[in-house]
Amino acid sequence: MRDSIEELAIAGAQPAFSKPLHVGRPNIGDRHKLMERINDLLDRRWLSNAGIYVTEFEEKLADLLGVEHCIAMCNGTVALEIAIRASALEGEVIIPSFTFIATAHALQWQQIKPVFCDVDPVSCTIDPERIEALITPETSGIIGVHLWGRPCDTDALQAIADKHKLKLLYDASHALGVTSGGRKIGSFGEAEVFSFHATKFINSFEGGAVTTNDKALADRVRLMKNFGFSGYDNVVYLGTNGKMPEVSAAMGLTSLESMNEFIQANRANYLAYEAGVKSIRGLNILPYHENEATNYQYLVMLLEEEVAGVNRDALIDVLHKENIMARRYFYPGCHRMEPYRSQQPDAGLLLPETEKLAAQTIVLPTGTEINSEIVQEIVDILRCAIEHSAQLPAHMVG
Ligand code: T4K
Repeated sequence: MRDSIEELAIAGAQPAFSKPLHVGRPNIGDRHKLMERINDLLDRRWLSNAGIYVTEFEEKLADLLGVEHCIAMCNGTVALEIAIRASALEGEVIIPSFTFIATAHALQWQQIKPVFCDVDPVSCTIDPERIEALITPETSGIIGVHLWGRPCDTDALQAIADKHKLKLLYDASHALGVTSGGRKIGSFGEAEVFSFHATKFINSFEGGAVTTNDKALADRVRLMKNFGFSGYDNVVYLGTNGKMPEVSAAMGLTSLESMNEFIQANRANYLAYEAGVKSIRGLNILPYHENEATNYQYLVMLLEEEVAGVNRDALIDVLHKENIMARRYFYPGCHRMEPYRSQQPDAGLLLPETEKLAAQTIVLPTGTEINSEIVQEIVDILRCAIEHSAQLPAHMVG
C-alpha cells in the first residue's frame, strides 16, 4: 500500500514493475499445439495460397460466428479495403472519428472521403442520431465500429441504411465473441471485418477476415484477395494480395482453442479493476453489459480531470514511470490526424463527444499476463496519485 507521493516512481522510488506491462500483450494459447501445426505445414511444404489451415480457420470462424462466408486475410486493414471495394463504396462514407486510424485510411486509400460522425457517449460507438445530418448525394455507405468490443446500435444503423439505400459495413476488429441483442457480431450489415493482429483478442500474428451472408459479395472478396484469379491463368477481376499465410492460420486456430480461457482472464481482470477503481474519485472503468457476450479485451478507464485533481496525461506519466504502459486509445480521433486534419480542419466542431472521450480515456493492461494481484498494485498506484494529487508538480494537476 502506497501512502505518499514519495513512494511513487515519479518521485524517484523504484518502479512497481521491473518489466513493462503492455496494453495489447498477445495472448498465447497452447504453444505445443502451435508448434505441432507449424512443423506439419513445414513438413508438407504448403505455406500459403488456400492451404488447409487457412481453410480450417475460415470454417471454424464462420461456425463460431453463425455466418455463411468467412474469408481470411493478411491483416484487418487490407480486409477493410477489400470489403469496401467489393461493396462498391464510393464518394463519401460515414464513419466514427473515434476509432483506430485504419478505419479511415481504408477509405481514403481508395479516394473515398471518410465523413466523421460523433459517437454516443455511453456505447462509444457511432451515434445513429447524428448520421442523417451528414448524408449528402455523394454518400454511399456507413461503417460502424464495434469499438472496444461494444456493439454498435445495429438495428438503428440498419434502419438508416435501408431508408437512404446506403451500404452498411462494420469494422469488427475488436468484436470477436461479442453479441448485439444476443446475436453474434459477424453477420450484421453487408459484411463485417475482423482483425487478428497480435494485440487482438484472437490473434494470428497478423491477420484479418471478412464475414458475410452475401454469397456474391463473398465471391468478389475471395477474387480480390487473390489478384482476381479464378482458377489457373484466369484473372477475371482487379485484385490485390490479401492472402493469409498458413502460419498465421496455425496461430489463429490455436488462439481460438483458448478463447474461453482468454475471456475468463480478461473478465477477472475487468472485475478486479472495477472493484478497485470504484472508490477512487474521478476514475471510472467503462462498463461491459453483462447481458451481451463479450471478450473483455479492452480495459478502458475514463478520467474526470476536475474531480480527480490530476490531468489524464499526467496520470499516464505516473503509470509509465511504474512500467505500466497505459495507452490513450483512440486519441486524438482520426479527424485530428493527417491527412484528415488538413482536409477537414473544422470536423471537430461536430464531434464534441469524440473530443471529450479522446481526452478522458486511459487503456490499461489486461489479458492472460495480468492477474488480480497485479491489478491491485496498479489500482494502488492510481489511488495514491489521486489522493495526493495536490502534491504533484503544478503542470500535472487537473
Ligand atoms: N480497425 C480497428 C478498430 C483497429 O483497432 C485496428 C487495429 C484495425 C482496424 C486494423 O487492423 P490490422 O490491420 O492492424 O489487423 C495496435 C495494432 O497494431 C493495431 O492492430 C490495433 N488496431 C491497434 C488498436 O493497436 P499501435 O499503433 O497502437 O501498435 P503498437 O506497436 O503501439 O503496439 C500496441 C501495444 O501492443 C503496445 O503496448 C505493445 C503491445 N504489443 C504489440 C505487439 C505487436 C506487444 O506486447 N506484443 C506485440 O507483439 O496499433
